[in-house]
Amino acid sequence: MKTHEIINPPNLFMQNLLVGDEVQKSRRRLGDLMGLFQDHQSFELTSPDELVYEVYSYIPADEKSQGELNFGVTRLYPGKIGKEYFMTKGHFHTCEKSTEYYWGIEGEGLLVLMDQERNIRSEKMFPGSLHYIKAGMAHRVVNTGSTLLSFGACWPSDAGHNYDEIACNGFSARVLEINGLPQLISL
Ligand code: M6P
Ligand code: ZN
Repeated sequence: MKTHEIINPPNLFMQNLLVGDEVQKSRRRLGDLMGLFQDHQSFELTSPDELVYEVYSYIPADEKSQGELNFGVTRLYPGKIGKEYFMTKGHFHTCEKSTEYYWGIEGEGLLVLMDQERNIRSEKMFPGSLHYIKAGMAHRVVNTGSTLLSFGACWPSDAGHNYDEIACNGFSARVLEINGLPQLISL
């Protein structure tokens, strides 16, 4: 008879947050998001220090490792620039075959997806919503509520973030508040 050791896994995912020394944190403030929003005049009137979102990531393996997974929680604050809601930068994956899961934890919003031909689709996000992001789809999250939007993510370690295409051409639709309601508007 052999007695196997029982391992304590990292205790990082607590109360829907990622906490601990092994967790990487990054913050995006308005000053980091220059050019993202449509209304440049309103953007100029804001403080570059205002926090838009923070990303907590557990990245256990090297980003070139195949078959490994990263895990993250993103906290996207409520707010607007003019009529446009606060949102993540959004990205394609550098490795075009890489997929990803997002899931809603807290708050409400929209996941905006765009394929390489710039066709748009969008899914509502809410606590419990599950989103399978297919290969080749750019993905961005928009907080359409008046409270924090928190969502989880799981993606291949070697996916990579390609922000260039979005920085140059943006998404082909924006989420704007029109008559008090969020609307997805093609440009
Ligand atoms: C999720 C994951 C991360 C991503 C983050 C913020 O947590 O998809 O890989 O970095 O959202 O999104 P973005 O990088 O587009 O700002
Ligand atoms: Zn991704």
